[in-house]
Amino acid sequence: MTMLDGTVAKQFEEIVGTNHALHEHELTAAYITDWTGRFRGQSPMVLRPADTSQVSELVKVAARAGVKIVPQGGNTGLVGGSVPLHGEVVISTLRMDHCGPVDALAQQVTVGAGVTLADAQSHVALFNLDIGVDLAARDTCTIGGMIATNAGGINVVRYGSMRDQVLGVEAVLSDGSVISHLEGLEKDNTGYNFPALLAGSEGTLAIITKARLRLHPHLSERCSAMVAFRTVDDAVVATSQLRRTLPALQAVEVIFSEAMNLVSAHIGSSVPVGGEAEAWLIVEVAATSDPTDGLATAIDELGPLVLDVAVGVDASTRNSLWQFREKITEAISTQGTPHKLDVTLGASRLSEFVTEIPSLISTVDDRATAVMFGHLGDGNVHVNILGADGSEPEEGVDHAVLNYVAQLGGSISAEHGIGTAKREFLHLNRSSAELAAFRAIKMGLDPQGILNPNVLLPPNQS
Ligand code: FAD
Ligand code: 2HG
Ligand code: ZN
Repeated sequence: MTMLDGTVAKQFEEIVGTNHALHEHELTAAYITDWTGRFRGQSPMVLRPADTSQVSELVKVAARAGVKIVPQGGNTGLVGGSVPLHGEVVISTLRMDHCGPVDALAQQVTVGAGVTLADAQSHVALFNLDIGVDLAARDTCTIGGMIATNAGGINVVRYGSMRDQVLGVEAVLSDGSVISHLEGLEKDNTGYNFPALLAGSEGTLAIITKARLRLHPHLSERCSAMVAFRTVDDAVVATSQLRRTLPALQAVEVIFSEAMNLVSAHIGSSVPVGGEAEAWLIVEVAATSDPTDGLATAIDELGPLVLDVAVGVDASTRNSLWQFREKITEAISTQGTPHKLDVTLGASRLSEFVTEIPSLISTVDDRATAVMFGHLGDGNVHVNILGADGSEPEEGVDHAVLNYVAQLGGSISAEHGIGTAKREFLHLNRSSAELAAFRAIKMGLDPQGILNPNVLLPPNQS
C-alpha cells in the first residue's frame, strides 16, 4: 500500500473532515476497482469534498506535496479511468450532488459534478425538460464523469453527445485555482472553450465541480419498435433509411445475435421477434403528438429488408422491449470479465466489420467469444470479448480488433474514452503531431502530471 506523508494526510483530513477522508480498506474498497472488475488499484486515501472550495484546497495541498490524484464520479466508466492504479489519492465528487434551480426561460440548469444522471433527469422533469444524454448507468453515473468521458448513450442521433450539452463549467486546475464560467450564454466566442476541452479529457486536465447544461423539451409521446433483420447489412441499410425518413427519431440501437441470446436468457424473456435474425434494431420515436403512424410508415417503407417487427406504444411494452438492449452489459458481466472494445465505423464498413469479428478473434484466441451490440445510428459497435470459462481473453484480441478498426478508418473509442485500457492504442487514431499537441496541452495545464496520470496519453509520455 502506498503511504501518504503524515502531515499531508492530516491536511487533507482537516479540509474535508475525518469522516470524509477514508483510509480503511473496507471503506475504500468500492473506489479502487472499476465496474467491470478488470482494473484494480490501491489508494492511501479517498477524499470526499463537499464543494469546489474544498476541492481547490485539496488540490493545492496535493500539488505542493506532489501527490497524484484520480478524480472519480460514479465509477461506472468502462475503460479503467477512475481507478487509482498506482496508489493515487482518489477525489470523489459524490457529495457535490446539489441541483441548482432550473432556468426554464433559458432551458438550462447548473448542477454539481456529483449529481447522478437520474437525479438530474428527475430534477428537470418537473419543468417538462430533459437532459440530452441518456444511458443505462443513469442511476449511478454522474454529470462530472459524463462530461469527463464525453458520454454518448442512446440519444446521440437526436441531441449529440455530452459535449453538446455543456454550456459552462466550474473546475479546479492542477494548482488548485478555480475556473468558473457558468453564465450559460448560447453564444460566447471569448477564446478557448473550456467545456469542449474538458469534455473527453478523462480527469487529466482539471476536476470538474459544476456544469451548466442545455436542456431539451420533454417529448412525452413515444413509440418503440424491435425490428428483426436477416443480415447485418440489412440492419445497416435500414438504419440509414430511418435516419432520413424519421424526423422524430430518438434512438436506433442494435443487438447482434450473440448479445440477443445472452440477454434474453439473462432477463428470462424469449426474443419477441425474428428467431433466425442476425440483427435487431430498437427504434424509438418521440414527439409532442403521437408519432406511432410515422414509425409504422417508415418501417413499412423498409419493405423486404424487415424480417419481423414488434411495436411498443404504452410505457410498459416499450420498457420490456428496451430491457433487451439495456440489460446486455449486466448480462455480459454474469459470464466473466470481458475486454470492452467500443468502436465507431463509417456506415459503409459496419457490416463487413461485424461479420469479420468472430473469425478475426478466433485466430488469436480460439476460445474467445465476441458479444456485439451498440448504437447503430452513430456507427458505434460495442465489442465485448469474453475468454473461455469466465476468464479474460488473450491480450492479443484487443490488438487484432483495434488494428482492424484503424485499417477500416474507424475510431478505437466511440464513447467510453481511452482510460487505461486503450492508451497503448491511441497512436492508431492519432498522429504523432496530434499526440505532441495533446502532451503540450497536458503540460500547460498540469505541468507536474498529478491529475489522473494513468489514462489517455500513451504510457511514459504523460
Ligand atoms: P467515473 O467512472 O467515475 O469516471 C470516468 C472518468 O471520468 C475517469 O477518467 C475519471 O477520472 C473522470 N472523472 C469523473 N468525474 C470527474 C470530474 N468531476 N472531473 C474530472 N474528471 C472526472 N457510456 C456511454 O458513453 N454510453 C453508454 O450508453 C453507456 N452505458 C453504460 C451502461 C452501463 C450499465 C455501464 C456500467 C456503463 C455505461 N457507460 C456508458 C459508461 C459510463 O457510465 C460513462 O462513461 C459515464 O460517463 C461515467 O460516469 P461516472 O460518473 O461513473 O464516471
Ligand atoms: C451501452 O451502450 C454502454 O450499453 C455499455 O455503452 C457498453 O457494455 C458495453 O460494452
Ligand atoms: Zn454505449
